[in-house]
Amino acid sequence: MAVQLNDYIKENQLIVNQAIIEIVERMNIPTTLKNSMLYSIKAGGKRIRPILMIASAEAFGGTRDDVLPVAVALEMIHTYSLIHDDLPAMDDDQLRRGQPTNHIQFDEATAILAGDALLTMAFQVITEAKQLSAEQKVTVINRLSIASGSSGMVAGQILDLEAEEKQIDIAQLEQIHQLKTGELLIFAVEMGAYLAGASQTERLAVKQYGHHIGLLFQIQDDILDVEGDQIKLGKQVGSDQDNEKSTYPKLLGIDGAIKVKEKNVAMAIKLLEEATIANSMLASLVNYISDRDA
Ligand code: GRG
Repeated sequence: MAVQLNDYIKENQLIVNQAIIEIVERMNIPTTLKNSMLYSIKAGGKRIRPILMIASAEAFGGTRDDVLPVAVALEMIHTYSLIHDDLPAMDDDQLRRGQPTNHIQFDEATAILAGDALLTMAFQVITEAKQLSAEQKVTVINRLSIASGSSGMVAGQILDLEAEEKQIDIAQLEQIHQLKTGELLIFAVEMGAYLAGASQTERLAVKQYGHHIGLLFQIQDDILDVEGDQIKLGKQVGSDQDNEKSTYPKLLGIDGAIKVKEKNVAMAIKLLEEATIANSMLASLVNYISDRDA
């Protein structure tokens, strides 16, 4: 199964990358802006959100082509969020995916505009998708604007920024990640199922699956950060006093974080079993996300 999953991931990464690049290339965009957008699109990235959407559609009898424009739109929004997250006014990061961040490679104004352009282009791509009905477009745009906007990802981002200045508990941490990361992952699997014609009950099951995926994704992200810090600084877990930001390993200890992650793995798998789609790629992706090393 491991090799099969790797092939599946690679193939879908390739198709999604080709589709995004082709769309941006063919649009009439001023050169610097286009270069800046393509720079972040081509910088790598796991494409986990589009892959989850494709796997969810396939689990309910749909195909990659049924959802490709929506998967592309979703990755455009994810890319915009990373460009803006790296800006000096937010996380102020110099590197992303091992390369200079967009505002370092270009400049701040260009990076802001590249993010804005990717965000708005996402909705253009959905409206122009030939394989979607008018009703499907409205439903998808409604869900995507909620998941990425001021009640979803943007809400999570401001709560996260505010949390840097105070102590938060595990429930608050979970709420931040649910909004900041979880909502887009839930969107991916729910809309994949919807576009494949899944029933309301099936959509509810994958939404809950998406919730657990969001949590275990974030916990693994925090664990990878700890491991990265240890390698960089030669320090023991929990001894990094420079970074006071609340994370799962900080609040629960590394073993506690792993336990919560494993609980979410089990719950995600159980939901797939109950929905009789445990033999789909969605199951393999649980372990891939939980055990990923980047
Ligand atoms: C700027 C509105 C706005 C939101 C930013 C997504 C986000 C919100 C911030 C990113 C910061 C961060 C490290 C979040 C934790 C989890 C996360 C989303 C990691 C990056 O996603 P991956 O691992 O990235 O899917 P790749 O590089 O594979 O695309």
